[in-house]
Amino acid sequence: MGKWIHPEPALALSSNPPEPLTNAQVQSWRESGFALVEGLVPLELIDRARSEVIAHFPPPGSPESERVTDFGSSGLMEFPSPSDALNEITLHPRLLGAGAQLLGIRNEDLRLTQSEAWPKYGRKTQTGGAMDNHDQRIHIDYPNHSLAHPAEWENPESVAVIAYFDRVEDVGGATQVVPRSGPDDPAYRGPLVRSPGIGGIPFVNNREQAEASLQEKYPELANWRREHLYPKARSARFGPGTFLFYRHDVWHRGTPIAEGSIRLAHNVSFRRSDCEWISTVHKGWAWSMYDSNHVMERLIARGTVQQRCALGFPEPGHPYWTRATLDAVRARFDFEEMDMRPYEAAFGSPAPTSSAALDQLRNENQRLRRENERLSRQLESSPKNG
Ligand SMILES: O=C(O)CCC(=O)C(=O)O
Ligand SMILES: [Fe+2]
Repeated sequence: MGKWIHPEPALALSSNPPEPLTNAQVQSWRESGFALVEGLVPLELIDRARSEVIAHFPPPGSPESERVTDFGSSGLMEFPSPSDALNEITLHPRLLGAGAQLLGIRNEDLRLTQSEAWPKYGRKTQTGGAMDNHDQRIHIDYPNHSLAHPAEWENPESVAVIAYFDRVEDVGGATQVVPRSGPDDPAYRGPLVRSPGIGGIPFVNNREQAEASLQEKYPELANWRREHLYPKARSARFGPGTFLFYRHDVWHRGTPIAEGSIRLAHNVSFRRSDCEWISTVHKGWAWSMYDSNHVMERLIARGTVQQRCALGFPEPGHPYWTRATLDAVRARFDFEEMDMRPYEAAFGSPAPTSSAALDQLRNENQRLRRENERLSRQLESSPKNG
């Protein structure tokens, strides 16, 4: 089980600096490819997220849990999720601040591309075959995040994050990473294509099967991985609220969970706004704007400028903002009391808060809401068909 990497504390929560990571953590991520951080967000938030999320998944040891053999939550815990705490972690100013700090960019230039919590079980059976994630082959994550190939090491385009909600001592399943030892590290001399699932090599997730099939078909590649990757892998010692910041061009793998246990992890990714070849891996943040719970509308309306930017919302001063768009966006989100002042201020002309047109829109909006409520009540009290 490789040597352990221990988490280092972020700058104090109480000091609330815009840049929450220490210089050593930033340097570790930039040079070695990872930083294991604790104390980034309040533990109370992690505990809340854990209990909100775990309720949606099969209990460990159950027959259903034996069938969960791969990454993910079938969309259940993707952002925006039914767990408010998970959404809060995703857009936590300290997490966004850390992302921007690692990439060396303004907060406004950070974009969210992934947020999903998922369970991994210590199962009795490994029924996933070649695709089973119990004991993963060492891999890099860029193939299903980037349409291209990561740029040169010194020019990082994205940040990958795994937040843990459990203690590795209780549940096992330490993530292993291969630290980059410097510009001459053979493991990181590109192109990064020596892995199942890349460049025509069949995708296999299970370590034993992946390495055996490489040994058979690409013996040179298998030998290279055995020499330069596996012996260098180190295990992340996590507790609730530990964040592993890594990169989509860093070698890593998931290891087995203790039998009968469940490990909850929250995967988050960010990119630079100018790297459009890095995809949003979910269905897009606007897609849930019609949900009757209004969660996404509320996140936009009540969020900070930084949080909205992370979702791709135009920042104050962006050419998108005109008198017309300012009024129109206000009309859309006024029911959730969106504060348009930062956008108005950057646009420069005073907001027409008392204009007749805006009052009319407000009244119309209010009337439609009342009508909607009345119809919903009527629907609830009417007899249901078969
Ligand atoms: O489970 C883990 O610790 C890592 C998972 C992982 O790397 C992946 O699914 O790509
Ligand atoms: Fe991975």
